[in-house]
Amino acid sequence: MPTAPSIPNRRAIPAAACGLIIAAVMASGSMARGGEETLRVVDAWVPATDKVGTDIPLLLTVRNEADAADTLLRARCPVANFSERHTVDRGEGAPAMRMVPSIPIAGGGTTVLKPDGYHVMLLQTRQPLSAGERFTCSIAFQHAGTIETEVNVREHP
Ligand SMILES: [Cu+2]
Repeated sequence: MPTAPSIPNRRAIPAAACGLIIAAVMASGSMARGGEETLRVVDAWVPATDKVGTDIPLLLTVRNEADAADTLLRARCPVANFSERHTVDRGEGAPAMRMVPSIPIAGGGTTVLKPDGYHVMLLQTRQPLSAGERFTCSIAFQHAGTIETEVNVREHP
């Protein structure tokens, strides 16, 4: 009859396996190349408004240096109760905004969110927003994770 493995041996196996799993996870985490983020959010802004409880677009630029495409899943900002992802339909009549589940982010390139294309909509603003003010939003991406970005309030373009 084979003897049962000693406790130290039984412990050694999971420990080694655990080390392998951690190494594999780190190797597959290709978002960081040489310690630098491959996806960045830059130039984020909203139009100024003196109203409260209104809806305003959140515009930003995503620089994705990763080869793989990503997806903007949601945005959270302290100045609004909710947010949605929108696109703009152009058919007969005036262009109309429509909610979409997520916003596609191209791989190896720059994606600019615009009021007349894909954008984030902040719903039910909680305070007036004057040009020159700043706040921080967290933007969640499917692969790059959640990124905090500074948002500037600007006069309407
Ligand atoms: Cu919108």
